[in-house]
Amino acid sequence: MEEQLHAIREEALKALEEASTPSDLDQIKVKYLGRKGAVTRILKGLGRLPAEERPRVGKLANEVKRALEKALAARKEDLEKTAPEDRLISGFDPTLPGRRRPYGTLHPITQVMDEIASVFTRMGFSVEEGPEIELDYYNFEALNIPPDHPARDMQDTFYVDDKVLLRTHTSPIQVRTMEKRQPPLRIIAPGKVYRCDSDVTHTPMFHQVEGLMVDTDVSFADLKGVLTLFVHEIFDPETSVRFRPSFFPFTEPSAEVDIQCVMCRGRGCRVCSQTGWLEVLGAGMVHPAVFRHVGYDTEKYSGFAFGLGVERIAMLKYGIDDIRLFYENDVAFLSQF
Ligand code: 2NL
Repeated sequence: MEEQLHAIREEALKALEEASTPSDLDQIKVKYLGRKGAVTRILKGLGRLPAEERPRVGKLANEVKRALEKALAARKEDLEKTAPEDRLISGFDPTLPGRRRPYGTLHPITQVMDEIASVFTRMGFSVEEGPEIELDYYNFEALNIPPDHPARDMQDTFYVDDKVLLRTHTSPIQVRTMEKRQPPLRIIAPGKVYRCDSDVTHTPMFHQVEGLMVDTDVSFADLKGVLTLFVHEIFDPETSVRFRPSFFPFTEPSAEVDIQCVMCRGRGCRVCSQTGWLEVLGAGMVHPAVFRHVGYDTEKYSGFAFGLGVERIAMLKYGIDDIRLFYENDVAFLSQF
């Protein structure tokens, strides 16, 4: 019994030394001096000892009890003296400045798309949107694309069923707008488009901006003026622009718009395949067959339309050589813009 008391005293004093919070002290008090505590239990059991041992063990038990009470009070005073910040548990210090969270930025494609939209809205165009899941009618038929045209091939288009597909360009937005509104019309149609294609220069989803202007007396000169100004706003205003004859089923005449190579300034390099020119837009005067589908009077109205790939513009603007970088979500790449 006496040995036990010595051991209890030693153990309790050590625990007190290690205690660092008021709650630690409470636990120690309960464990040793509480109603079911170690010292209390011995005091209660004194009656079972032989009469001659009782006074000696009793005296020791009371000594241990008083020693622990004194040590507890002393430790309590100690803890109360220490500064509040030293009493914090788990190393958390609310007085330290917070860790700054990095700001997010707009994706480079979103930035370039906004910039393109801004150039056209300043020229009086408004922005229209439409569904990414489209009817074959709006994506192909209304645009004078014949049933046997290669663009309609399963190889190039994601079909949902024989009448429904993922739009392959944003032209359907413009067809839907013409169905709803009469000229004069100046709109752009930005958005995601889908093609069954994937390699270094193609992703199955990419972004397009198309544009359309319809009024009385809209000419090819208007097309050239608007698109030249567009190029000079997006790239260097000194950039040379050329209009090269081309073909699209939905425009006649049609043209492809080239700009002087932004990498070599026209001297010839790997990017422009030594030609000095880069293709950036497709355009043309709206085909009368398209106007007939939306019920526009082809005697009264004429218009031009154009289409561009946003990823391609962004790659040329920033000198990026792999389109897939836009969709890998590598923060080190994205945070450069
Ligand atoms: C390209 C070519 C082009 C159009 C898109 C268009 C839309 C309507 C009527 C007529 Cl509703 N045309 N869009 C016209 C010419 C070219 O895009 O190379 N895009 C990347």
